[in-house]
Amino acid sequence: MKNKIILIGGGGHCKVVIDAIDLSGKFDIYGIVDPALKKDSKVLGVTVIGKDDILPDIFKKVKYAFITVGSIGNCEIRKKIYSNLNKIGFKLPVIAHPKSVIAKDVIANIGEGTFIAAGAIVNPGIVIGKNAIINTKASVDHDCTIGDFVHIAPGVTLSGVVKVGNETHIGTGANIIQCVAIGKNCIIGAGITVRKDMKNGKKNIHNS
Ligand code: JB3
Repeated sequence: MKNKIILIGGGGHCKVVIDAIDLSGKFDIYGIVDPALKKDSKVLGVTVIGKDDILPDIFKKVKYAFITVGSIGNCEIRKKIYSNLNKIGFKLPVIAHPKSVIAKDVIANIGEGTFIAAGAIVNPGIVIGKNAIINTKASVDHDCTIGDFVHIAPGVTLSGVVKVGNETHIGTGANIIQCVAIGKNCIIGAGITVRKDMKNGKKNIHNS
């Protein structure tokens, strides 16, 4: 029998995660909690069963949870949910779409609650933190380090040995060249090419 899993947040990112879980066949999805959605409504056939206040009760029968709130430029909600789930005692698995490519040596080096979407390529020597999102068709090359709560948006390319600090967001289709170190809490806009290191908290949203 498969383990049950509860999903936290029922928006766009949730749909992508539901599909990956269904196709991987690894968990039975127990339901979704979302404060803004109507109880008993459905997201891709999965029922919204209430708000986050029911999670301690759910934990009596479901031991796995996954944060299906994505993020645009701000990880505070995901961090708050992560801390709540940990406090209750939920286990957060790594969810990878079966059509992602993950190097064999990396599998043990991916933090809890991280999502790897369809078409993403994760090459050898990489370390990924907790609750990171490596989104659709992102390509992460050898020996990169990706921090906690990082969002690598669809179509991003990280060349080899790139470092990405905790809570940094890299926008759709951005390119980061070899050996660049990006600090914590940085924002890189869609389509930007980053050739130089970025310090903590910096934004790079215009190609110049
Ligand atoms: O770019 C891509 C491919 N994906 C984006 C993803 C990474 O981030 C996507 O396009 C969106 O921009 C964003 O997806 P997300 O987070 O699913 O956004 P949205 O569709 O706005 O749905 C967020 C859901 O989370 C809403 O239904 C909120 O009510 C819910 N939510 C917010 N805070 C929460 C909480 N749910 C729970 N259970 N607890 C919360 O604290």
